[in-house]
Amino acid sequence: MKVGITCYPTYGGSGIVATELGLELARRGHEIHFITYSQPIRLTGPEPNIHYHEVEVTRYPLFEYPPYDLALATRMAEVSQLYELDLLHVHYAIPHSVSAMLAKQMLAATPPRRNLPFVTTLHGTDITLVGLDRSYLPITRFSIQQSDGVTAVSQYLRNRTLNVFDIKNNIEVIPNFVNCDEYLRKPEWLANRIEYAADNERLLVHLSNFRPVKRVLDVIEIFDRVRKKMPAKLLLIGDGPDRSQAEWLAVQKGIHEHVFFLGKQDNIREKLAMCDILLMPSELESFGLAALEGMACEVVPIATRSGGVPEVIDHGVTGYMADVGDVETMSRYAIELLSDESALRAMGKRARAVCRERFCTTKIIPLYENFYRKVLAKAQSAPPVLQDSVR
Ligand code: GMT
Repeated sequence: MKVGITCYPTYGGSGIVATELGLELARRGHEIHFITYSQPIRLTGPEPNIHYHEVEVTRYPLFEYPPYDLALATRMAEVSQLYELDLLHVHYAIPHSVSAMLAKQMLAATPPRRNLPFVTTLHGTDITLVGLDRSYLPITRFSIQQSDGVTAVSQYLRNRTLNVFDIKNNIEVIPNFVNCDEYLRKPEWLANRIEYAADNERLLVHLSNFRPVKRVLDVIEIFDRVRKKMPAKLLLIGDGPDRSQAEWLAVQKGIHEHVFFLGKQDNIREKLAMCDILLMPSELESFGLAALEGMACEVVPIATRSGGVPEVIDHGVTGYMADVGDVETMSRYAIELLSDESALRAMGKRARAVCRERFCTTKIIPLYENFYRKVLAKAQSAPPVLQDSVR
């Protein structure tokens, strides 16, 4: 199949999922065209079957807000026509699904008039935060309704979308995935742990875009409590608006020298593979990709019981969950587990085993392939959506 993929290329889990999906599909022989405003971060080198089309947004003094969504729609239509794409797959509804809808309409109205189907994958904040803003809700809802196929990354997100947006679409749940051959506890990566922690020290990690929804200050609070009980270090991977507050809190608590703010990193898996516990105390996660990536590397997640997280973590078996803001309970879980090496390692191994069983690329990518086939079959029997406007 020839698939056009659009996502936010530089920030967040949705862009990572979209890029990894494209790479995996390309390895399976599909032709993948990324249509984005900059090269997706995990698209590092030339890969067979992968093409990248940059969306140029023209600036003009009149445009206080350059219309990216229009430039994107135009590029989607051009690339689809030129490379004869079978479908577009957009990740994160706002504004990608609106642009795809416009591209579809342009192709339907322009000879040779074809029906280009588009699939929208909902990731989380496109529904739970941004999507609820009245200035975006009606158009997001409309573009979801107009999508030829809709997927959500968790059952939670599916139900929430159906309830809040009051739509009748069939939303298929296709969970996020991790490549278990690439994300693992490699001995050579584990050996690099010495750069951050001495032999007698535990290593905790947090990975996010440091937005308020991630509650990074709770990460510092939990780590502070752990440090009072045992020698430990904390790796903070990522960057975003709450970073400086977190730095300041670490200074105030006198633990700053034990906390490494690494900023954005390319080789997440190499860092994760060195760690013991991953902290994800988010206000809300529709899925929690960071937890999954940690689990694949045998890092035990301690997270909040929010959104789709219970679909990823089996409490007491592959990790622990507590209520949002309950830093005492999350600290207690961390301290108990870090005090028992064999329990920690056994839980890490169970976490990886669950990834292999339920969330590996080998299990999930075929679900997307089948979904595309279903959407294509339906689209082939449907007429183009608009009347011919070119006479
Ligand atoms: O978490 C973010 O702020 C970024 C956001 C995104 O769309 O890039 O992440 C969402 O999508 C991820 C990939 O599907 C999920 O793992 C995250 O749980 C979800 N974030 C939230 O729901 C807050």
